[in-house]
Amino acid sequence: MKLILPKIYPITDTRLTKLSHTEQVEKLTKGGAKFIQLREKYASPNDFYEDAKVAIEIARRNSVKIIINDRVDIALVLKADGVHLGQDDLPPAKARLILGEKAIIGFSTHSVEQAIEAVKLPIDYAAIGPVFATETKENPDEIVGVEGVKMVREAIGNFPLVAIGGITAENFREVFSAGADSLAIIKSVLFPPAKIEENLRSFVTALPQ
Ligand code: 3NM
Repeated sequence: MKLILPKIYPITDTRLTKLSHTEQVEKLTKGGAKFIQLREKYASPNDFYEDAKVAIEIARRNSVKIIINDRVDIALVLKADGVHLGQDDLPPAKARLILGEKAIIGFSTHSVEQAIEAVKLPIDYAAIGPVFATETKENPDEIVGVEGVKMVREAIGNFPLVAIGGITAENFREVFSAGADSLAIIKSVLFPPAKIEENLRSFVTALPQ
């Protein structure tokens, strides 16, 4: 069944916010998020597991879906709603074998060619990025621009598409116009951390209806 993505898809970042994933999920939930990715590039698997466990409990109580970045093992053991995989992670088909039919599997792409290959895989959405320059990801791929999002949309038909990288309250409308179903955002939602709810609400209230 085709995944209907919420328009704004926040991703957690503990380095940027100095907040645990649990604290970020609490704030994002209060701000109206319905679909959140927990992304952890530095903590030990044990620390991430413990934090994600509580974050998922809170999310579940609020009917918020949680997608785990990279770690299929942690997603499985915590019964997360799904995983988000990069080009160098476990192949999506293998994650599908492990997590089963109901899991949501997202997959990062960084070019039209990768997006065309991605939609042949057993995934629920493809992500394309970075759309704009990003300060959040280490070693980002080349910027694809709004034009890149448009080209991917034309190439993949109505397959669920997330755009990511450098998306802000100033530029997000043009990314939707280029054909993205959903925008995955770190910095402009999470920073400054004291304004997470406010930041998120300002996106949600400004959304095209
Ligand atoms: N992945 P911000 S860009 C996690 O291109 C991530 O696949 C990207 O953070 C990709 O909204 C990116 O702060 C960083 O730019 C997104």
